[in-house]
Amino acid sequence: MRPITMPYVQVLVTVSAVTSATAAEPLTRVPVPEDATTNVDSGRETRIRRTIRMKLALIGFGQAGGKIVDEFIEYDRATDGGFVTGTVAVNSASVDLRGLEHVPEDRRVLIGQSRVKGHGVGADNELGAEIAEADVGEIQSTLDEIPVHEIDAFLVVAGMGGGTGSGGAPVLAKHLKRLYTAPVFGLGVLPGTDEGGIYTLNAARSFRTFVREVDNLLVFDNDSWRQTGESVGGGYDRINEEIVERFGMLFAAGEVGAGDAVGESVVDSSEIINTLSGGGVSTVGYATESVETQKGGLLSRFLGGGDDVDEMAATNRITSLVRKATLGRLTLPCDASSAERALVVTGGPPSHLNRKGIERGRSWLEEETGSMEVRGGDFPDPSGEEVEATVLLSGVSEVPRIKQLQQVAIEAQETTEEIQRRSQDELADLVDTGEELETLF
Ligand SMILES: Nc1nc2c(ncn2[C@@H]2O[C@H](COP(=O)(O)OP(=O)(O)OP(=O)(O)O)[C@@H](O)[C@H]2O)c(=O)[nH]1
Ligand SMILES: [Mg+2]
Repeated sequence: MRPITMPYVQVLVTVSAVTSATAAEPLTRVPVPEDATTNVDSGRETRIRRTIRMKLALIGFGQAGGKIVDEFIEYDRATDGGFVTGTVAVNSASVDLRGLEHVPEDRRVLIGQSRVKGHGVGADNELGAEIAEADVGEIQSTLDEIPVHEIDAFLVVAGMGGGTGSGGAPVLAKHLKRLYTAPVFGLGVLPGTDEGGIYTLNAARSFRTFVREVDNLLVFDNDSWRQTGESVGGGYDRINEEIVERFGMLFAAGEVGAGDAVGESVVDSSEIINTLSGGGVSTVGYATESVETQKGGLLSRFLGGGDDVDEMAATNRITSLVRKATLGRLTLPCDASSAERALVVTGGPPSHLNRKGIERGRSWLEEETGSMEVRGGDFPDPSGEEVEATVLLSGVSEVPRIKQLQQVAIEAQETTEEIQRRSQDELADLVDTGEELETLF
């Protein structure tokens, strides 16, 4: 994983807005600590800075789910992200659980032992769902070991084309929703089109079920991120880094540390949660551009980099990055105008982030999506050398890839049924001796 320095999000509320902002925060389950409230004079207006961290419990189901959660842990550590509050990996294959590097050993749960003896379910997702249902108590016991009362949300991660994660992740999501008040989000990975009919059929059926059971399903499509000539294993390692970088940037966007650079506008974990919580399917876009910074030692960095930045150029850069992020490659390609809600987070050196750029980017997105619910905020990183824009499109409905997946799945289902019928006939033919021979019993 390439080293990334994690910027900080400033949660700034104007003094007059503090009371109403506090009252209107039903979705932030973690009380804001008193000592995190500091008066900061930004030179423009007096603001209150508060610490609101996004805290997630990550549960990886199946091999892809486990590996992605493993990667999230590495990212969170390398970037000081602070959003990973607890992790659990669940699988029916013991070798896959052993292969994980970062999920603690006592947070790895082997399910379905009596049925599949630790060998996995071999892409049978109905069996995956059954063993998850039967062993949900064991998963729960492990969840009881992590500080679930502290978290803002659950994130259940799985590859949807296989058996264990494909079948088990929706079962677990349903269980969590019944038990906890915190929102339950899913991160589902769609298989590549070259993986074949059974994976497509699994993914299409899991998708229907998973969407129904979660508060929002974030989707990543392996197919649009494949590179030709890449080995499958090497390909997944790179893709997993891409996944974690995109979603990680979003989840880390709720943190603020004491003494950090002052941001222009507000974004916090409850806004991410609110953007997701209306339900449906979400996709994430990302764009970045390197900028010249004059690194003039600690003091000048503390004062905001000390760069001589052309305001107009900075504004245009931010607006254009928001466009690129929205119209470029999304984790799940879709028509952005079909989004119901959106969130844009702009990160980078504070001197390159300005309110006007962020506001223009946000209103462009409002126009593009035709949505009234577009949130925006910044994520200043005093040591950063790039300006970045991350766009979350939530509640998207025009998604050609899903339609195609369902179409291929229906065809695969029909072909499978036809083959089964035919092979039963053929077997009957094969053993048929025309009443000449009798079976033993
Ligand atoms: N992005 C990504 N996708 C993966 C990875 N491994 C597998 N996949 C995808 O996820 C799907 C499911 O594969 P697995 O996660 O291995 O399946 P499983 O949940 O362990 O289920 P079984 O092995 O059938 O018991 C595959 O069809 C791939 O599309 C990975 O490391 N990264
Ligand atoms: Mg497996």
